[in-house]
Amino acid sequence: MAKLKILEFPDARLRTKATPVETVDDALRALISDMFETMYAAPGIGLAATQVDVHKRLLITDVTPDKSEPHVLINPEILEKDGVTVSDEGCLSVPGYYEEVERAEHIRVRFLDRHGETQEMEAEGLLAVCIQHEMDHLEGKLFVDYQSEAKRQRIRKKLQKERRHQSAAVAM
Ligand code: GNR
Ligand code: NI
Repeated sequence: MAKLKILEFPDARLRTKATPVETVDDALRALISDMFETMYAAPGIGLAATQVDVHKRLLITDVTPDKSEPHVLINPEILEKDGVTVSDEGCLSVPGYYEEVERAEHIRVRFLDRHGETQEMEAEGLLAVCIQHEMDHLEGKLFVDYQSEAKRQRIRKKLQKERRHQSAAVAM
């Protein structure tokens, strides 16, 4: 197992549209296991392959506080969406920022599981929000894209400034 590096906004690689997974094999399962290690260490409640610079349609989530409900969704498709919910979202690729985003309240998704079997699942609440957030990553979309251009620029400038200070501190 290995912890992977998470790409951060405004890294252009986060804008890549992921391509479908062709075969669910041991190499993919090794990546999934590294992604769980990375997500739990962060800590976060979801992670898309895009964020670790793998541009395949794969995401994981676990919205429980005790790591008790890990989900792996490969080639996910939304079959149904219902209702509207607004919640504060954060993103491991935009560290330290939380903004309101409007999402469907209830979704039904079809995907392949880690054995390559087709599954369907219903989700609501935080899990539904998280799956929609992760599916956006697979399209190269970030939660800051729902904010105004001015707010996105402000976040980008602050993150770039923090990173400059961090590399200066490491160099000392
Ligand atoms: O850890 C995360 N928390 C979160 C909170 C509200 C809505 C979505 C998320 S996902 C995020 C992890 C992440 O960046 N996944 O892509
Ligand atoms: Ni995210």
